[in-house]
Amino acid sequence: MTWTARVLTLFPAMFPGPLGASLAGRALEQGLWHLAVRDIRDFAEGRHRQVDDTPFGGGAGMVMRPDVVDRALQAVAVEGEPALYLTPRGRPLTQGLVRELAAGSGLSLLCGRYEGVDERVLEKHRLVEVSIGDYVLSGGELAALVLIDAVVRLLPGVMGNQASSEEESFGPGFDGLLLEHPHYTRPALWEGRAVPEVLLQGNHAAIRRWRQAEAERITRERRPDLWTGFCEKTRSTPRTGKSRAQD
Ligand code: 6GU
Repeated sequence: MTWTARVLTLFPAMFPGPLGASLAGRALEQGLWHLAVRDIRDFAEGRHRQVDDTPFGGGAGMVMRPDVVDRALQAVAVEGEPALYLTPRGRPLTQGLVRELAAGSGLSLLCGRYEGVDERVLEKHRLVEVSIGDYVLSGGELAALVLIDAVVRLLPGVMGNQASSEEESFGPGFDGLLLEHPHYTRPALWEGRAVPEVLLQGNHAAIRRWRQAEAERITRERRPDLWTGFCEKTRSTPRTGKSRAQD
């Protein structure tokens, strides 16, 4: 059984888009995952095939009709698989949720446009609302592409180097809470800038320690929220990077 992303959208031309290239695109060609895109307008009725209407109570913009979205979901969603509605008011997409979704057999994604979707159809289908960050996109399509990309790279056989998905930031490796340490390749000296000596000396225990320390430093400096979580999980006292006297 192939992991399948079922997408409901008013803009089917946006798919596979970037998912047709690179890692995800190669995996799609190899049949390691499947993409089923349906145009929500196919489920509209009447001479004008209207999918949206003005909001009750007034206000700007248009709202997607519950009857149209309901027919689309009934035709596409699979019993027992998650159905997600992409919206900035949803629960934040995290690597933990991505891992859960990759462990299943597939999912359905409803991409909203306009001001949103009639609340009643979200309730009826118990759609899980998911956001990819605290900013507003003009529709759920780009968020759907982001979510599918994050899931597909975790599917068996998709990543050539399995280790690289486990070592990176947010991966399950050490504890999933640290950002990545810096990376270097040849030349060892470039425009007067040298690669850190420890990486050239072949002492693998020392290299591991250096990378861990760098990952901790970068996380502490850039993402105090993740750093606090890391310290709680490892039950160590938060290190500020300054001496005690400056704390
Ligand atoms: Cl999932 N959809 C839209 N339209 N905007 C967003 C988003 C989703 N996540 C962040 N901004």
